[in-house]
Amino acid sequence: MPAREGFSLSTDQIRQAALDLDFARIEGLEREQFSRRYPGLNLNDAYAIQDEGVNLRLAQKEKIIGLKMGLTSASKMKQMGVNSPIYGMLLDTMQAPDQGIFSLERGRGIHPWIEPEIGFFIAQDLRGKISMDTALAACSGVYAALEIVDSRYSDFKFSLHDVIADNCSSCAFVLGPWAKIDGQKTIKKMPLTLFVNGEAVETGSSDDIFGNPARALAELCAMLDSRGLYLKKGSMVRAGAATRAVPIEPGSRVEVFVQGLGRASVLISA
Ligand code: OOG
Ligand code: MG
Repeated sequence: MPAREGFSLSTDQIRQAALDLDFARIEGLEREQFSRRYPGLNLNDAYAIQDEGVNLRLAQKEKIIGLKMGLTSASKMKQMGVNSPIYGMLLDTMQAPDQGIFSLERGRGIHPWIEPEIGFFIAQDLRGKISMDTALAACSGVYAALEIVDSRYSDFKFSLHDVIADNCSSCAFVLGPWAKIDGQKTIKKMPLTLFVNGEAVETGSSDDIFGNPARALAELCAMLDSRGLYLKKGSMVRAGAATRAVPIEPGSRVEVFVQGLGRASVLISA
């Protein structure tokens, strides 16, 4: 089948790629980077593979509960060697309870890393190009969060288009208790720390996330708009990691503390 305009892959190839990545996720296997297999892989192909992969999970009765931004901090861009923000979909099955246990059983981790984040609850639909203040005004709450990222690609290495196709390495997340938003005050310049077994392993600030986590939210709306999409009321949105991600092992207790906002923690089990 010929590729459609704006795509380098046919719909069959997109479906195959999505099936392949989903299989890798479920079986805990690594895959070769798609950009090697399909050198023409472009942004449209990448988001189409992501959409198809999410559809496979919806067919398994998983539900979309929000979106995540990724690669919104200089630390993460440098660590991964990819310099553009990306977005991925959050499914209900990815959420682990705060102060609970996340098990790295089969299908829940190939080479998982953890990173400190900040997220929002969105109380009104948000469309198009909007300001940070408009984005914040639509949020009912903000919280500290942990994300477990787990690339399905070998050695946790990927190009921009590879990682988008892989739903931006989404694996699991933990959300801390939410706080009310008090204008910019609530989220500006808040120091944050990632602890593993009580030891501070990464430190940063909320402003390390795209200058301000609300700016990542506005950028997400613009990115969705460029694909004819928008942010729906009731979504939870994470703005991206403020620091580098660190590998996790069974037995680790991980915690993020965001000064002025709160904490979220999880115990990693085998
Ligand atoms: C890609 C996802 C990036 C973030 O918060 O920056 C991301 C990855 O690093 O594997 O989730
Ligand atoms: Mg993240």
